[in-house]
Amino acid sequence: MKKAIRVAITGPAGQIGYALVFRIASGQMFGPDQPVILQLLEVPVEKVMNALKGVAMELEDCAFPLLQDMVLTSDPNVGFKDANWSLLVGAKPRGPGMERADLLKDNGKIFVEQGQIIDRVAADDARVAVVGNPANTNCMIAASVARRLPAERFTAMVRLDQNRATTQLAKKANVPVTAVSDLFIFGNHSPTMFPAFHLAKINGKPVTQVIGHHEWLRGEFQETVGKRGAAVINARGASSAASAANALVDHVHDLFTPGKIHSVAVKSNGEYGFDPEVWAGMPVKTTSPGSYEVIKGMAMDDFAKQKIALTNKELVDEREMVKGMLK
Ligand code: NAX
Repeated sequence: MKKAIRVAITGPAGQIGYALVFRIASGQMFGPDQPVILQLLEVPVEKVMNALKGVAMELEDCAFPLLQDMVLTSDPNVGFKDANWSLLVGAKPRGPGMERADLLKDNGKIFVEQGQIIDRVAADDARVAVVGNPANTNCMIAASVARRLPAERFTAMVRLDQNRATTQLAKKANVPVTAVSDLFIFGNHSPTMFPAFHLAKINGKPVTQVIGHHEWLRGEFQETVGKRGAAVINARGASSAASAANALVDHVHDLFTPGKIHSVAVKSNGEYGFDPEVWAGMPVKTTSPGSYEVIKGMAMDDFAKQKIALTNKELVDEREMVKGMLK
């Protein structure tokens, strides 16, 4: 039997956490023959820790063959100890009408502390995936305080946006989602993100040939994908949870699977006009489990360049707002 992977998860008693932990324990993230140990880290609040006990009871009640052990804790030094993967989901979610700037300040502090502790106590091969919003900037903050772990180990999730965009294109073209390929998200996980439709294909043909309605691709499609999170909040009265957990399963699964090409927010080295040192969504190819290379040189037309400039500006502005936290 393979050695178990230690997966630290923050916010496991929250709504994404509840949709996530069962899928990891069932083998959907790391594969059907890969045992896991879940290290569940919550806030030191009695009600929350009780809720976490309930989640752990349900995990036990699933009798998952791959779930080798569980650690329940409110101490990050315990939660991240020897973790191979740290999934940073726990953060304050944005409520209706809340500004991104307020979120940045509140959540940035969490990522300074967690970045430092992961750097100190996690496994040598540690990988970190950030979901808690603003995910790109939180990821940059955590990476910036790390001294042992290189910045490339820290990624943020834009996969939910890729998945959302895929379905919107499939619906418009009246094809199954499996017909859509090469669709990547550039930039921030926010309404400024750019789902690069001009690179995407439907049944191998350029999307712009299959969907003749180019105004839709540049307008309504961009809007729908960019504001999908808000639309879900309006409809459900709560932010995306099951779809976010599903996207994280995809994000880590594809980073763990050599050869996969997918959208991940990673440290920019100036590719596609992004400022160096911001964490921007880009297409990557997984080279070995947990490692990847950014795919460079994809063609960008004027519309794409303009969209990338906008989302880059937002990332740079966010970095400016938290610069006091960066080390
Ligand atoms: P919930 O409020 O339901 O759950 C968050 C959980 O995190 C709570 O149980 C809380 O106690 C815990 N938590 C807070 N601070 C913590 C800390 N320092 N250490 C450990 N646990 C901590 O929120 P949920 O809906 O699960 O969303 C979690 C985060 O995901 C939010 O920041 C949200 O904005 C973000 N999202 C990111 C998405 C993305 O694509 N990157 C999409 C979905 C989601 O909106």
